Amino acid sequence: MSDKKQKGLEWQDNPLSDNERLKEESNHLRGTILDDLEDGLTGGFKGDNFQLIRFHGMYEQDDRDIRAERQEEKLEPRKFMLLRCRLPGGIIKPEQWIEIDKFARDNNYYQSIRLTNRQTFQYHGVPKTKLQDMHRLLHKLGLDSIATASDMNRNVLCSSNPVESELHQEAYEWAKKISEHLLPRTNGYLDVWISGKKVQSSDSFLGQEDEPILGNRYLPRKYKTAVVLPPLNDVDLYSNDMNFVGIKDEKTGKLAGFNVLVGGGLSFEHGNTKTYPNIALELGYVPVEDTLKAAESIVTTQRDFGNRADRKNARLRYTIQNMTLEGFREEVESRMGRRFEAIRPFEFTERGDRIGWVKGIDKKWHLTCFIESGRLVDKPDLPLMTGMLELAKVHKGDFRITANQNIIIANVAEEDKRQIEDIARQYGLIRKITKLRENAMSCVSFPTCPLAMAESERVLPEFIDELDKIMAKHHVEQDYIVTRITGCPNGCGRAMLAEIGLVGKAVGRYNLHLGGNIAGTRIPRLYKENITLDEILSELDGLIARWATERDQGEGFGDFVLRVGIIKPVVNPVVDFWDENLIPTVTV
Ligand code: SRM
Ligand code: SF4
Repeated sequence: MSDKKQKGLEWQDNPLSDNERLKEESNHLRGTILDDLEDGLTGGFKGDNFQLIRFHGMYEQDDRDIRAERQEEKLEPRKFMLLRCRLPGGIIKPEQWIEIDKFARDNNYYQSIRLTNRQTFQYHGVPKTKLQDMHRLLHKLGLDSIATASDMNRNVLCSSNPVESELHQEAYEWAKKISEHLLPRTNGYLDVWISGKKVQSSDSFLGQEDEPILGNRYLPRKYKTAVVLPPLNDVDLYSNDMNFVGIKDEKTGKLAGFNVLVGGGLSFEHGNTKTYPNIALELGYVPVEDTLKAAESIVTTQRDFGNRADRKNARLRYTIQNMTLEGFREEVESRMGRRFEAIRPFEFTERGDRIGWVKGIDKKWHLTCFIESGRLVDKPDLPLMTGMLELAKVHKGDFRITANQNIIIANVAEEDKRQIEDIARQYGLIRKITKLRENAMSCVSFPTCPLAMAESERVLPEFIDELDKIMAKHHVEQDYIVTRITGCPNGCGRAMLAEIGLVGKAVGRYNLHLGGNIAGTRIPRLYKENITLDEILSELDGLIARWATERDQGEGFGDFVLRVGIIKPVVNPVVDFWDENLIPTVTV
């Protein structure tokens, strides 16, 4: 076996992807973005800058609903930017929220704020002319959008509900520390967006901007991290590249250390059998004082071994596949200067959020408000965005955006509970919904996402209405099935960890996957391909009827469809996700 193959570096025989050139030539991510900001002839960015703004947490998009119309009129697509804030653990203060809300009302084409499933918020539809104002506002509020997109460590997730664990504050501090430790060191963000200063690569101080952890070409691909406290897997930890599962020291009641799991990721490409979703695998345990060293060693291993030739095979799970888990562990240990200890026992019993009020061990109250697909917008019958603003005006604690696109009004004193409850009810932030809806998720998709193949957020409410009817018809409306829609196989809606997962194939058509589980530890398998939502509902009607009558005590839908043989489990996605012999029916 060649040395390269043994080390998992065979990809080096191929030319590097163009993104590698772009990063290297970017003058530490500055590019010529400032020149493009002055160019009034287009609403967008040119050349490399189109990609470079992503390192600063923005994407260029256009309104896809009117794309064809504008093309007919020979107009440039209606271009604007998506911004994604960096908010480790999703915590934001009410006074910050008031300003965030004001900017959205004044400047966003869509007049909305979108909570994401990585615990932050997005603005959609910000014109190029307002970008510096937007970043200066974030800066004033002590916020930024550095590294929330592209080839860096993204917003770090952390269990959001401080209810039952005194460890929550510690876990949150670690999420923040990991996020900061893995940030790029370049001043590019500040120069471009805050001071507006043009800096040339010949300027001598740029030499000090070397990136000791990320490297001057940054990471081969996006990278995702989560910190989680059992027993509630509210961050869907198995989907992240790197995960820290907090373990308590029973004597001190403090965090003793973390089990580290690596290589989760949910995207694949239709028909590309070299791509697959996978759950994170156990690497080992480290005491709390070695957390940053472990994080850094894993990241630098991915930096040096990750595939820089083929971006479809560049995420950490493919690096681990190439190096083998043992080989990867050895490399990380040699960088860390210590061995991982054996994984400490841990168990997750639940996923998702607990909607409604809960009292924490600190005697403070926390209200989790359900926000369908995380979309805060004012509709005549459901003015959620204004409701959040009204809460921000009076709330004395903080807000926590969850990894399930909901928001927690956290740390409410007993005497303030009534007022918060009244406002939340008045604006629909507390309302009656089924368990099924509470546990459903969708990605954004149309009209803003350029990669969307089928609708997601815009069809979820009605799809769940219909599924609710089916659940009621079979008398299982008190139960739920984790149901998720994602507009394309990139998998942002995390359908690859759902019991019922819909993956967009074309406008109005989806692949139906079944057989994930409630705990979120199993990838669902393709059941029917390229079918409509009506066809999916009709399939589910029959399957839910069987589940309602034939299930074992407490058996989830995903477990049931496997047990009775409706679908075969995905056991090791690397080898069996695409196995045609295991896919029951292919409908085209
Ligand atoms: Fe995502 C790209 C939205 C979570 C996998 N994702 C995109 C873009 C930026 C489209 C693009 O590249 O132009 C989408 C913008 C749509 C829009 O208009 O807002 C987009 N992703 C989202 C969000 C907003 C979905 C949501 O409904 O909440 C989530 C933002 C999270 C955040 O705050 O950072 C979001 N994306 C995810 C997740 C779920 C997660 O991280 O828990 C995944 C699957 C997990 C994973 O990473 O494997 C995910 N998004 C992708 C991918 C596929 C990556 C890959 O490895 O191939 C892309 C495309 C890409 O990177 O090339 C993508
Ligand atoms: Fe866009 Fe696809 Fe992600 Fe949905 S899953 S937001 S359609 S990239």
